[in-house]
Amino acid sequence: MKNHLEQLRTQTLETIAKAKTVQELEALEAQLLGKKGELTTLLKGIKDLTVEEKQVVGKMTNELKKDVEAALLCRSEELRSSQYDHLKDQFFDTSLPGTRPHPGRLHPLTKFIREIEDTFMALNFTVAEGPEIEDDYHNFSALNIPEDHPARDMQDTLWAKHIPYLLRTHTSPVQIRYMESHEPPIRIICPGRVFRKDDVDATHSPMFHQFEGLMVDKTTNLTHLKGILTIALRRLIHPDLELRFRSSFFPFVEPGLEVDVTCVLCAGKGCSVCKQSGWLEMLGCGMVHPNVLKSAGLDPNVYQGFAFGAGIERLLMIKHKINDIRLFYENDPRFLEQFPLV
Ligand code: FA5
Repeated sequence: MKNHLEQLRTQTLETIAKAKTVQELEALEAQLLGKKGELTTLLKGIKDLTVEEKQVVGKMTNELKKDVEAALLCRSEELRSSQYDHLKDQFFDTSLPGTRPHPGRLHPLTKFIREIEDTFMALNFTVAEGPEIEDDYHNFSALNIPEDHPARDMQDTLWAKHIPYLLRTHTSPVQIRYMESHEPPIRIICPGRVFRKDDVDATHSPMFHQFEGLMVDKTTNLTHLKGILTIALRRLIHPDLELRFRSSFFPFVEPGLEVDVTCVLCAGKGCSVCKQSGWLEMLGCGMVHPNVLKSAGLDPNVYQGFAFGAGIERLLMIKHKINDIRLFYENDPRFLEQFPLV
């Protein structure tokens, strides 16, 4: 027994000294001192020895345990302190600033659409949606733009090749779809993507976003339109914004109007962007044409309402003094990171 213990000591201490990694050492520790470890079993067996054996072997086994524990600790410290030895010759500048993380964020257009929705929901409007692939009827005919009507040329259309569908040129068809399936009172806004065969330049894109507004009831009138647009645009763009309503023509409204706002770049004093006028054109609007109400199944002798449609990119360009619409689609982090995270 004494010989066995002597042999075990030599062998164990040698193996511990040769361990090359902390993990290897931990495995060794478990093998020797774990629940079913070699040394643990020996220690457990001491109780079965005679009194004389206990005095000699018991003492030797306990000493062996202490020595093994000390050797494990010593080797573990050696290994831990030498694990970064290979970095000793390398220069590490602890004063260098760290790499800044680039967290994901919402696109400024997505965020602005949410702001538009919140603003109008606070005015008791709900949000409606319609399909981006439309038929001729909802995009044109039901909006009082019959075939061969010159007003169709106002919006250059992208048609599907072999089927009678098109990519909607504006969000106005959502007006028709909503009135077809809902009874007044109606108060909706409809943000979404629209498509036109327009050439790309600083203020035009073939794909852009609009939001439509529609309010229909028995007494809805232009004063409501003026009040709601003034409150909403001041909240969305600038609290001091002035609005100017100007006569215009859209086949689906009568009377038709365009809204200009004070140029934010020169505060209305006149600059190259507003062509020295102090005003910027913002959106189209008017009272829903009786023919449009009829197309959607509403009696124009009972109901009346207003509608408006605005370009979302253009509003955001005015709000943040952005001089090129293409910046919204290039996904350049230098542009996107100028907008707040939330
Ligand atoms: C319309 O699309 C009408 N449906 C708006 C309307 C609705 C009038 C309801 C009356 C009642 P217009 O074609 O002017 O109108 O477009 C509306 C806005 O979309 C413009 O004022 C402009 O801000 C924006 N817009 C038009 N074309 C482009 C384009 N290619 N790129 C970016 N924005 C555009």
